[in-house]
Amino acid sequence: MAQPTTERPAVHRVALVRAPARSLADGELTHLIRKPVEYSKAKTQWDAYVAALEAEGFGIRRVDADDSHPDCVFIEDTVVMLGQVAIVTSPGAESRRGEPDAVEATVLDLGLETRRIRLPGTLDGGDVLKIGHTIYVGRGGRTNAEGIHQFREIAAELGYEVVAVPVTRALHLKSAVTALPDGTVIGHPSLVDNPAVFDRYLEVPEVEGVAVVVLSDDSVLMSASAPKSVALIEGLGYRVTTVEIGEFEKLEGCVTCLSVRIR
Ligand code: CIR
Repeated sequence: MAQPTTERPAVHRVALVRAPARSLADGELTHLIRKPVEYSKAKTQWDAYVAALEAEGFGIRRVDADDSHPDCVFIEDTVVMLGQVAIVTSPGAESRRGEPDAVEATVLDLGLETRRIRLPGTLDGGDVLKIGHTIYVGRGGRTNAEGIHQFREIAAELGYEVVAVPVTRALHLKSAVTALPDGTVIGHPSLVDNPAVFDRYLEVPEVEGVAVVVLSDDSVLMSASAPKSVALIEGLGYRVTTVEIGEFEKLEGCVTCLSVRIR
């Protein structure tokens, strides 16, 4: 007779997304000057972003919007996936501290193991850049030393090495750099504190071009606001899908922060 098993079924190629709040225009701003944000335009852009992930074969798991949290659409900041383990974060901005609960409920519902970063530790998922088994974590305005300490302990248990790097010129580490599927870090010179901390580094010509969502070994998703950077990445042999995310860029968001991919 088969033995009962406690193993959880693996979750693969699922993207967690959270619809924009009607209060989106009131989201936090740190480096940019506030510009009017139109909810209906943002919702149309968000729908197209989700459709682009779906077209690439991601199953979509939606978390309901929460109008009391204007920044809730930026779901990346609330949970970090390390394999099949979901690390629920402790957001650095006070206005965002209530966002992770609903996201935690969703990952639990998916059957994933969860861990949690706790205050006084703060850590935003936008500060976490995973390249193979190395995880760069940005120490900046949103992620503090205690948050990195807690994250490092969890990551070490799961077999990852954490490399902490200062972030002083951008909201999050991943507002300054992300990585191509081959592990090359891409960034814009105006945003990166010290490119020498990365093994392989390439400059892109536009600030909106630093963010790529890895879709597969040879394809990425990028913002339509960065045509020169798109051309550069295409020239490296990647297939690039572009999406219009201008309403979110006005709030310091980018393509990575609108979803969390479980691979
Ligand atoms: C914030 O300041 O928290 C939001 N307005 C933007 C968050 C963007 N998140 C990200 O890049 N990971």
